[in-house]
Amino acid sequence: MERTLVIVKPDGVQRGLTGEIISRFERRGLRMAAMKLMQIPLELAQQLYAVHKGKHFYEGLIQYITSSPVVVMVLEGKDAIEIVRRTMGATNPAQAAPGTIRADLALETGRNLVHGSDSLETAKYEVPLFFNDDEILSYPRDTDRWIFE
Ligand code: DAT
Ligand code: MG
Repeated sequence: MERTLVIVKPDGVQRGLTGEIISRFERRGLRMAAMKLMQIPLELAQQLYAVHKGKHFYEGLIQYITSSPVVVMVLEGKDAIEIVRRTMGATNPAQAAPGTIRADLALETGRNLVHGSDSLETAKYEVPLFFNDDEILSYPRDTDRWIFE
């Protein structure tokens, strides 16, 4: 089982798309392991996006992600990282495949609704930025045997 960090970004919460976005992951079968509503403080945003420091879009990105509350969650499942990334779609919604969250619900890279860890290494860095171990729940669902082979 992999764990990955997912964030419904400020535009998702403001636009009332939180439920829609969570629902897409939930219906795929991913298991929710942690979830909260929060406004990301500046320092945490800088840690989350440390890899992008110095890029032309960095300042705007930090401004955007800290501008309004987000819903942060940990999702769990086999290949959860790749499944979340493919469910989100490409970074630029204009290039995202139809059927993905970003293609169906967004138009611009700077308002692309959702974040998901991009690798196992990234997930291991990002999850503890937002959740303590005791906030992440591992539990069997009765449906697991109908979702996981
Ligand atoms: P992703 O969110 O798909 O993992 P990323 O990690 O490369 O993409 O970039 C993080 C966020 O930064 C992305 O969701 C939106 C913003 N961003 C990335 N590239 C950008 C660009 N060329 N112009 C404007 N914003 C950009
Ligand atoms: Mg990324």
